[in-house]
Amino acid sequence: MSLPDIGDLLAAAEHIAVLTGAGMSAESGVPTFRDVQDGLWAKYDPMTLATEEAYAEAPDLVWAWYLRRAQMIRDVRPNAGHLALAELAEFKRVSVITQNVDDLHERAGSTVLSHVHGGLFAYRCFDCAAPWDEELEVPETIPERVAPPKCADCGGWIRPGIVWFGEMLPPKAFQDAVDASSSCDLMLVVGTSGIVQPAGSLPFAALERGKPVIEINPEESQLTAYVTHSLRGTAAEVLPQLVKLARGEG
Ligand code: BV8
Ligand code: ZN
Repeated sequence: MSLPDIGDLLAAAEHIAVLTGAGMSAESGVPTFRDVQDGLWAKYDPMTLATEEAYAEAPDLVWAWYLRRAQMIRDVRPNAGHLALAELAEFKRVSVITQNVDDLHERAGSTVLSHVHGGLFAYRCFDCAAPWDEELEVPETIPERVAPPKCADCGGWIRPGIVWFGEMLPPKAFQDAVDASSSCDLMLVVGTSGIVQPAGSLPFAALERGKPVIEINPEESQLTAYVTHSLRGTAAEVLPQLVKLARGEG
């Protein structure tokens, strides 16, 4: 399928759902989840750190790792891919479903329908779930271990509002994602390996209705074999081209 053909599909679509993964933020300088490990935490597997067990066992190590992640996100900017999706929403109905815990879609001007894996911008008590919205103190150099703040109500450790492996996705966020995937005319899948479930199955809610699902990824993913078309390219390169075509330009 050629790019102009995809442009025609986009131009004809009324409601476009967009599922984004870590690759969406790669060109902003946020490492993808698979290679997020740097510096002091390089020796840890993110899959084991991003769990309730790890936090219960070593809250200071996991808290420091999320401080580092929050610092990485604070110091970068949305890329041309984020901006293109915000522009698309100026003339199309767009439902952004992101697996990313950063706020780069929002900072590019998109309204995000669903953060299916939560976000690094909301914190709560690990024990009583009371929301914690104090100013997050991110020291310039983050030691390997930093004791998390304590809950004012019960003295429990504060945790990031992120969905850890083994945890349920926020029911409303996931339902919204399923609804959009089940009612869109077309789905774009950008920068996800499709490995993590249940988010990785959302494209099938469009495919099984015979709606086109277009993947944008420089590499093959677990979804490539199933999508209508897989564009070998990056978010920041391809999305601006698609938006031009959706406008009937270029
Ligand atoms: C659940 C927050 C159960 C954390 C994340 C065994 C034990 C427990 C659970 C499981 C298990 N086996 C399977 C499971 C289910 C598990 C799962 O899917 N595991 C996988 C590894 C098999 N899922 C869960 O645990 C989920 N919960 O199942 O609960 C349950 C059910 C009922 C009741 C109670 C409980 C929770 C999953 C959420 C985990 N949290 N994030 C944090 O960030 O610290 S997921 C985390 O990984 C990221 O958020 C991200 O979403 C995900 C990584 O996926 P991607 O986004 O795709 O990133 P990745 O690096 O993989 O790929 C990047 C892609 O981008 C690549 O394809 C690359 O080619 C491409 N790319 C690179 N550059 C670019 C690009 N594309 C475009 N442009 C570029 N420039
Ligand atoms: Zn508490």
